[in-house]
Amino acid sequence: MMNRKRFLQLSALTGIATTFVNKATSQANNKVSGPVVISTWDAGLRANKGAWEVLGNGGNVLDAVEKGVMVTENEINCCVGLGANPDRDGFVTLDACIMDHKFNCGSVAFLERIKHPISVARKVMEKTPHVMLVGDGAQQFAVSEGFTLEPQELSPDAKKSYEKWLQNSKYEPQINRENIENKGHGPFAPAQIDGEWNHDTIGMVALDAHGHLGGSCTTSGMGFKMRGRLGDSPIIGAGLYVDGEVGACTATGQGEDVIRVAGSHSVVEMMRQGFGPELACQKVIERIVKIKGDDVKKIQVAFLAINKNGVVGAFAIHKGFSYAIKTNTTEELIAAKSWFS
Ligand code: SD4
Repeated sequence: MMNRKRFLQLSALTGIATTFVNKATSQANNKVSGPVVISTWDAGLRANKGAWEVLGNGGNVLDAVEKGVMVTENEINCCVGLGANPDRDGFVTLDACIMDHKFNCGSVAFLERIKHPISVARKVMEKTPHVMLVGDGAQQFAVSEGFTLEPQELSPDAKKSYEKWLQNSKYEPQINRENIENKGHGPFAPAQIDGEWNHDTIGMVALDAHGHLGGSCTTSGMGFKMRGRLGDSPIIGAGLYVDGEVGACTATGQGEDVIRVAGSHSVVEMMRQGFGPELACQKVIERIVKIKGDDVKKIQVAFLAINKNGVVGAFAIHKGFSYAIKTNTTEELIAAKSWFS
């Protein structure tokens, strides 16, 4: 359980009185009236605030999910954006995608030296006939759209982690989690466990006051990944999917295992079949558990979903996945249910 000091720290961090619950709350199963935004991990509390500046004023969901995750991309000592961990060659490469309720979508991957990949993804969606641009081409497009080419340098935290990693150069994906019950982990040591980045993505899905769904996902990908490696986050249907008639889902964790099951799309299809968001997430996690056999002990995947009525839910393989929710009446960090307890 969280002690009083940690509660106050969180309240200070988020700027308003924030309640914390240990297990998915009743929110998860109840229709929420008005706009709602949910996003992955503790960084989601701050990102939701950014989204709320738009949603709370009756704004458009696409603007909200872009503005929301830009907050995290801006956090230099966080897990996403140019301040995050590099690939194994020492370069930060970024992936992001965005989608609205009418199947409009845009994505960038393997993008370097651009601060806001989510905004480039939106430009790909709005200004090109394409869905996805990668690498140098994505960077050229970004520059042509007026984005600044930032210096290619690591943040102090990322530099430290990379130097430590270089001592062994062992490529071993880690289970993403925030152990909210253990000292030194969780919301009060954002994104870092024992000095290492432990998660590197923010996924956000939202419903606006007009009843429209939208979503965004942005990441530096797995820390110290092979150069050129892409995970699920920029892939429409894997890291993010939105169907305005049904619901929206985003994913975090081991991207390869999200891609394998077209994760976010599969969750939305489960909702189409009538499952509530939490159960839909659970069904797809169960599929991954079955596919992976014993190896499932070594990986984390979590899904976070909302349906068109504003009901939200999440499910993870391992405990330690938390998500942030904001509505007219609530601002919370919720520990999702998981396959392993
Ligand atoms: C990836 N899904 O690149 C991302 C990593 C992640 O928290 O979610 N980390 O595979």
